[in-house]
Amino acid sequence: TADVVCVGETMAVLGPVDARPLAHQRALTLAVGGAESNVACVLVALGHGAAWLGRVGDDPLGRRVLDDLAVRGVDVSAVETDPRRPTGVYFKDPGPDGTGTYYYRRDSAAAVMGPGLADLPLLARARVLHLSGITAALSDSCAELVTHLVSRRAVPGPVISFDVNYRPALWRHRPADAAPVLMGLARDADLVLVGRDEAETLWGTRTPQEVRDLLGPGPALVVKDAGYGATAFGADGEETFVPTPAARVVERVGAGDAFAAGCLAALLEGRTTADGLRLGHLAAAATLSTREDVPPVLIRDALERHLALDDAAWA
Ligand code: KDG
Repeated sequence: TADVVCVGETMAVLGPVDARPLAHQRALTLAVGGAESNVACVLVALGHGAAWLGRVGDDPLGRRVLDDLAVRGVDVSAVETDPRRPTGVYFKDPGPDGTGTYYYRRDSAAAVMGPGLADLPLLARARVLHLSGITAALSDSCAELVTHLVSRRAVPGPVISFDVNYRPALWRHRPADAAPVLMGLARDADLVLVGRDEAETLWGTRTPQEVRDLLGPGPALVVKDAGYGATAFGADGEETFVPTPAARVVERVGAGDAFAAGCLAALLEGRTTADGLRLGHLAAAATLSTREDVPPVLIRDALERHLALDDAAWA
């Protein structure tokens, strides 16, 4: 059974083979990516059972999504296939400020996800339900689904993990539209992950403490500051900071998802908050070192040796 169920849209990814811009590429790689299913893949790589729940088209790209996730060990048994709508696609465009994303997903099979999905038994049996703000931006029915899962959930139920994942293009570059929606969902979640810069764009908060103050007590919170470090606040307000270890950065897409998976793995294993942040950093570092959205392999023994370092050797 799946300890963690991740709900969201997964797309076919057309990615460049090197750092040149998309407009100059001659051939592209075909892969599979979606913030929530990336989390599921990394959780499985870390030794946990994870399922992805979403919708794909009845087309070759939908079959590719299901095949790739299944090969990685993710449970895709509850995914719906839509005979009338296509699988979403996104392109990656390398640039001097990082990789941009171009979406072709407006009328995708996933865009018609709705609150009906919330009734699947798979969800009630999970220990953790992982969601992101991306789904809230896909369509009205997708937004209803997330609201249903986060704000109108049955208690007791799975722990709700919510990665804010503000994607400007999906909100037509209007952070003021996204800000209240994403804050509302975050306040109703149990664990919130957000980038420091992302929070600043949305809510004007400059420090992790300011994010915490705005969010209020209740959910545990992790504020990630890319090359600097991550700060966690427990539901009781206790603060833990873990600096980012030195890492080679090839491409950033998927690093936040790997970080979330590391934190969730530590949560499932009953480990300390500091270990959760460390595992998040290590999984993120593995993703940063590749052009793939999900790291190719994670060797748990090597990660454990790294986790056990003392603070001075860590970063
Ligand atoms: O976190 C990485 C995601 O942004 C990427 O996989 C594409 O799911 C995606 C999205 O909607 O941006």
